[in-house]
Amino acid sequence: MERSFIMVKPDGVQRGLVGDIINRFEKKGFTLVGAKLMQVSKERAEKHYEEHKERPFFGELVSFITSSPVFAMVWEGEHVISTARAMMGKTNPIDAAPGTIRGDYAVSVGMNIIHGSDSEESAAREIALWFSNEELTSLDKTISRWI
Ligand code: RTP
Ligand code: MG
Repeated sequence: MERSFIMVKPDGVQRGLVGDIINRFEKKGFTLVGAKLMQVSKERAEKHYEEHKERPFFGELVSFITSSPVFAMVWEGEHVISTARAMMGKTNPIDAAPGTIRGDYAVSVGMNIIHGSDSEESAAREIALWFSNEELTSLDKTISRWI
């Protein structure tokens, strides 16, 4: 069973979109195994986005993610990594299809509401960076047999 790290960014939290985003993932059939509202340190933000450290927008990205609280989550389910990316929509909300989270709620590439792991490797790395083992539960839901 796959797990993905999903984070509502500061713009999504301030705009009151956490509930809607949780709702979409729950209704899709994924299982929430960890969640917390938190202020992000500069160190954690830089580690999280280290693949982009040479990019011109890196400083802006780190200062945005650390500007106000984020809602960090781990979701579990079959193919959750790629499916979450599809539910989020393209990175630039202008290209994100209506019906996706970014397509429905965002207009700016810098403030695009949500982050989701882009591969099994990044999911493992990000989950370890953001959550301790004690913060993650293991649910055995009967309903998962019907999804
Ligand atoms: P994320 O990591 O936040 O889930 O987004 P992503 O995979 O869809 O996109 P990625 O290429 O990893 O870029 C990370 C974040 O950097 C910002 N960005 N700004 N100004 C720009 O051209 C630019 N390009 C990317 C976005 O906020 C993007 O989510
Ligand atoms: Mg990314």
